[in-house]
Amino acid sequence: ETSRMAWWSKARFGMFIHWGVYSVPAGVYDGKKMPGLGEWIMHDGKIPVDTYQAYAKDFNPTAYDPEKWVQLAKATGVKYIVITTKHHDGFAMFDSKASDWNIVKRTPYGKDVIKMLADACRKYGMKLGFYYSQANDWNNPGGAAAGGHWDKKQDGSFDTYLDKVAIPQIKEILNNYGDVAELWWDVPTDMTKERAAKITPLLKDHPNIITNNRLGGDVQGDLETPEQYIPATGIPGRYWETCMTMNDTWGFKTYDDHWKSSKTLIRNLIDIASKGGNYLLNVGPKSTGEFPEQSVERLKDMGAWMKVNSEA
Ligand code: FUL
Repeated sequence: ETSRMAWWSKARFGMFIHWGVYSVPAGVYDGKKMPGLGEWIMHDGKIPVDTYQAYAKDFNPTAYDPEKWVQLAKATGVKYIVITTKHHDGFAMFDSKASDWNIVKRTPYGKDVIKMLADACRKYGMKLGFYYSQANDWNNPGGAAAGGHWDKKQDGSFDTYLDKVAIPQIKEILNNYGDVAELWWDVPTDMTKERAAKITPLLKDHPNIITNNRLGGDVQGDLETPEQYIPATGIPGRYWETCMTMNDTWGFKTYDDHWKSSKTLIRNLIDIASKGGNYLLNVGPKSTGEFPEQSVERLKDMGAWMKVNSEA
């Protein structure tokens, strides 16, 4: 138990990556700048399934260079990366046999970006974790939607969705990409104990994997996940990881200029480390495959500080 968490407890600093089809509209729908999170645009704009799925045709990240991402992460002092393999829009960023709504089948790019990142991480000795939205899925029929569906195409049985899409995809991400350091569940809408109990056994053959506390059905997981805040006195008795955006969105928005300063981000890292937590700091890449330049600038500043002040 303790040895399983050993590397993680010392890591202190991780990089969260929210990347998906939502980076194409990048916060703009029907000519309107949408308030709220970039990755929630389909939900918040009640965008019809067909309209949203058409964005995939413009998702062509030809500038994607995962080795560049990993090298930047390394230079920043980041010890692990957690990337969205499927966010609430249900779009698989990997080659999935369980659903056609995936990057290989639906985009001009046609490549498995998770595989490419996994290869780069292996090459540079970077640990890699996967975010997977197990319940909310606004495109695969039957998937949950916080607040309910808005398009008939979303209708279906949630249990069938779990059996036919989520569970097979969880197996895919666990088995096809090498070691998975961390599994990051999110937003357990409609997840009961019975449903969660179908998912936990999938991790049995992966004894080193670290899980967060968002599966649902009262499953605690290994980690508490304070979102966008630093618990004043840490979380005694639990491992915890504060996830945070550098501006106000996880998924890329062209016009979100509310960037935290590098100084604030460095102070947050120090504050979190001093309280025994990890900082999972987000980057929302553009649909081109590039990190926003404001993120790069901040990561470089943090890296310069880390170089002088960290052990490894
Ligand atoms: C939230 C999600 O709904 C957001 O889109 C984001 O992924 C954040 C880290 O977790 O609960």
